[in-house]
Amino acid sequence: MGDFLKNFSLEGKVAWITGASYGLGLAYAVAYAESGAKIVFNDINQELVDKGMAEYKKRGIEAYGAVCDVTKEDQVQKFVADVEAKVGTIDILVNNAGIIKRIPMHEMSVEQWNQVIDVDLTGPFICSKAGLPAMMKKGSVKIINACSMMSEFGRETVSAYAAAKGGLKMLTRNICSEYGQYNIQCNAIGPGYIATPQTAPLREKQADGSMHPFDRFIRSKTPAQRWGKTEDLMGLAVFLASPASDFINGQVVYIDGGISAYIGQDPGNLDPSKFTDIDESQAQ
Ligand code: NAP
Ligand code: GCO
Repeated sequence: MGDFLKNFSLEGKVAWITGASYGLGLAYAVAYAESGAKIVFNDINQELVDKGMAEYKKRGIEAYGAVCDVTKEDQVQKFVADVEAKVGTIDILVNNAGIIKRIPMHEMSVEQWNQVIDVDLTGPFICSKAGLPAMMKKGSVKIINACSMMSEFGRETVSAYAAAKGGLKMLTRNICSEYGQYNIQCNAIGPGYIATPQTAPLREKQADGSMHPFDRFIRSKTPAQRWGKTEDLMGLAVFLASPASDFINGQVVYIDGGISAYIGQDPGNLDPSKFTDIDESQAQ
């Protein structure tokens, strides 16, 4: 194989993925480890960190994991100091940790609103800020944010999440603008609808065993008529973390099976016998 593919290698890089005990964060970390990176991750409690460590060990990955709530600056600053002392300065930061609350806006409390904004928008600010001093000295650093279809579109019940993910798109552009001079690239992954615990409620079978209406809806909006798998996002995550993407900065790269390009079809026209996906055990 020619030298060109070395541009996609993460050999020797220190990759910090926030909230990476399961879901998309775990998938990104596995892809990074298999591309040569050292994995560092945090989650909100020891049980989840232990769960994540077990998942990495199962895959032969030696990871550094610790409890750290991305909304608490003191915890994040300590986490980064510990990582820099024990593992090395951070080359790749994926601001993956996120929550969603599906509540009609007129029924949402300010506390619920703030909880989502704190994790999904302020968390990436806090984590990026904590890493930047060493990143500015080091250069050749990647910051990758977890944007979303809701960085571009709204829908009922996700006002706080959409506001956070829209803000995260602009934070991505602003980190690009302010720190590109230090050879730091900040981009975002914009997944479509992916089968993870976060979206499991949208696929739950109805009491009569029929498909969740939202499941049918999303398939009618996706040309491939399927939900994404976490594996679908691994290649893009590696690309945006690698030297191959050094001249891409401030971009949200949507990986959505075509949802954002397709007006959709009548959900009633779908033939479930043709669906090629979703065994809920895969939605880890
Ligand atoms: P997920 O299954 O809910 O996992 C999110 C992870 O973040 C969990 O480990 C969670 O731990 C952790 N976390 C939550 N709050 C935290 C905090 N304050 N500090 C540290 N960790 C925290 O989500 P996912 O589906 O893998 O999605 C990952 C990211 O991609 C999220 O930002 C999400 O918004 C975004 N995204 C997802 C989709 C999708 O379709 N799945 C599409 C577009 C974008 P807990 O278990 O304690 O909550
Ligand atoms: C929802 C979903 C979405 C996905 C993702 C889509 O309730 O609409 O949770 O928000 O999580 O963000 O890109």
